[in-house]
Amino acid sequence: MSERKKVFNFECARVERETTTPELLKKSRSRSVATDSGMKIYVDGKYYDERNAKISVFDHGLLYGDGIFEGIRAYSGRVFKLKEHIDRVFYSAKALLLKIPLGHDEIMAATVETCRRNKIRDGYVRLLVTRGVGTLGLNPRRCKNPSVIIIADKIQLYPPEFYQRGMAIITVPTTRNLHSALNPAIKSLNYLNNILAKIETLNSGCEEAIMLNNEGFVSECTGDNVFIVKENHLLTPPLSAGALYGITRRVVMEMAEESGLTVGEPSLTRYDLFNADECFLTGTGAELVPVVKIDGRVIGTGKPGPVTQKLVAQYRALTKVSGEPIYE
Ligand code: PXG
Repeated sequence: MSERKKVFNFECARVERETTTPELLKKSRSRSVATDSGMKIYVDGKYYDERNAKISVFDHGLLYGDGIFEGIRAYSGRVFKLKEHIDRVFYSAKALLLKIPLGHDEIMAATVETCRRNKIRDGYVRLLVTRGVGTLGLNPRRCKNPSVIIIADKIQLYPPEFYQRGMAIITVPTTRNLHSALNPAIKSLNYLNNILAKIETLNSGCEEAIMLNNEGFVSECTGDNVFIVKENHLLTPPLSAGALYGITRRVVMEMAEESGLTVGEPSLTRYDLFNADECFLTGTGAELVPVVKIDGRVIGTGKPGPVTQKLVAQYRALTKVSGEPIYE
């Protein structure tokens, strides 16, 4: 095995270099000065150029992280699992007593239309509902008009090596929010818990990391759900452990059941992860990413396993043929 491969497979440090290429830095700089990219951004029923798409400094989404968001993918001219994502928007909104100014069908239509206006075939959609403009006080009742923002952009994919060779990840010290305090099921604009964990992840030279809950059970990753394969079982932490009700998580569980695997949601510890046959992460952006090392322990054979590879192929096949059509 070459030195490069050895470092990539088993040390997080390789990943950090991969994510800070000059091209990515250039892209993030050009985005920060809001050049006119030709992008059309939906804000409360109207479409704006990137430089004119703005919200007030008094919006409680900015002042307090009071709002919700979704990350959605489009593949081959279709928005994948759109209904499920919009369902989750409404569940999060209900938990926050946030009144979305659009109905379920209207918000789905606005998402598809934003993709159409941006000529998206394969892309990433960020949908936000903010509490809206209020006063410099917490009181959400002072915010009369929640705002809906939809951005349809190109997708920044992880390097193919992640999928071919698998990732090395770690466990970070920051624990997942308590569901009695800020329920991780709410996909809110307050993502500081995840961001603190992400900083610890990046400081260790990794791209993703396991977060434990307050009791020390595995919860999820900073922006992905986690799965293990043990014998004929596919296991993932329960929502009560602090896992998000991931859309990709659900799809993978259904695909696995159809393939004859037993799917379970038991409490999992790091020990269970270390001794798994296979491990992988799921998320709308990441899709399914094999994990080959956790906290210095090689998982299974140290290569993406057969069950993971089969699920990756099944998931990719599904994304090609299903979803809400953008152009028909
Ligand atoms: N857990 C958390 C905490 C998430 O935010 C997932 C799991 C995966 O869920 P889906 O439904 O996508 O299968 C998510 C969603 C990012 C980023 O930049 C990631 C997510 C959302 C927003 C940004 O890494 N993942």
